[in-house]
Amino acid sequence: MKDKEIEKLISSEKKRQKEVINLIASENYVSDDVLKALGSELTNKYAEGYPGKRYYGGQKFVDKIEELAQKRALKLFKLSVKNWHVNVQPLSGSPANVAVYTALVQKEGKIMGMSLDNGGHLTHGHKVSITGKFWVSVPYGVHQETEVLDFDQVRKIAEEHKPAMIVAGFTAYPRRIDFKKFREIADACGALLMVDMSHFAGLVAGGAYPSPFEYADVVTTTVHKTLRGPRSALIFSRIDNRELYKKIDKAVFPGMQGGPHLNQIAAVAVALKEANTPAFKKYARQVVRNAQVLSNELQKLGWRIVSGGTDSHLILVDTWMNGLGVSGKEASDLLEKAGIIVNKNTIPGETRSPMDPSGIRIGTPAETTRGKKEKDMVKIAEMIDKALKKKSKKK
Ligand code: DSN
Repeated sequence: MKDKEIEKLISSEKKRQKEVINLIASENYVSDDVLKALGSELTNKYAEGYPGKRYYGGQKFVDKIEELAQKRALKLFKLSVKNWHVNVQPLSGSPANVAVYTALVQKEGKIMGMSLDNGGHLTHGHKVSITGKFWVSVPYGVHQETEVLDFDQVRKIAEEHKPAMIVAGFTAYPRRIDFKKFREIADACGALLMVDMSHFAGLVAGGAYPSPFEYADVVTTTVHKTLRGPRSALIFSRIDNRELYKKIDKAVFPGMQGGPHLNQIAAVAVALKEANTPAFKKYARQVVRNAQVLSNELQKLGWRIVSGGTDSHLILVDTWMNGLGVSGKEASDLLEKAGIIVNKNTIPGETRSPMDPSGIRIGTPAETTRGKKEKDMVKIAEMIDKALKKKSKKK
């Protein structure tokens, strides 16, 4: 690069990424082909609209790219073009979720999502997010004792509030979700069911986590987590006489966004093809196995794991343990000094502040991409324990 200042910073970040043990549950390492597509000339092109219906000229190649991304997205999740539509233009997960609500929930209508401190996402209705300001949030959570989804509570809240939309999905919940139960509850109260599978989309693609498509009206996902693609998002919607997909397309463009980022869409297409391979299936299963080994080993070393384990790519560790251990912030700082990158995280029933909560979130997608297996997880658990014990009162 001619710009040496930026070149040096990029190369330092590249080195940092190589040197650390990356346990951030929402990060991954993309292929060279994904990077090439992102850094291509496609970034020069404007293409407001959708394939075949654009506002500018010069679309003959980019139309094909967007169509290919759509085709590959449907194929990866075994969806027929007759029954499902996919919009590949959302710039990332938050705009994708906001576009869906804009399309399908009236202003001040009720959205029922998992609360942030129980594992949901900001855009599932949290008060600091636009989704908690334009719409009315009726949050649900996990059972206080088991720390797993409490469907009696979900049903009760849905019956009482009759939300326009129920959102199933998480950023910090380690267990499987029973999508069928969510469907039954949504039907009983007349709500639409949206599944935000951002965290576990790669696991669904690889057959390592239940698929939401049989039950959901709409499925959103980012592409850059377990799916191992560029930063981007997809919105899948069921095609039927409600024509949800038409409203969603309009909400994305011209409702919320301008020209789609075609370099990003090409990179999405590349990642979706990579995910539709036997090697990716193996990867997805290994991600879950690694998380389970890491969880078991940390438990053996005396750390409390929220809900007692994991069925996915992530683990929530209660590092605070009622004052015996270290806070989430201390844990994250101590681990970073030891070359392990995690994020501090609230845990269900949180008593501390979000900036210095009681736990950390750990995920295995990035290190599994780098070839780590069960035996490596045993070593990583020991490293985590050693780093945290430096300040903890826990024996
Ligand atoms: N930042 C993402 C995560 O870490 O889960 C969610 O937006």
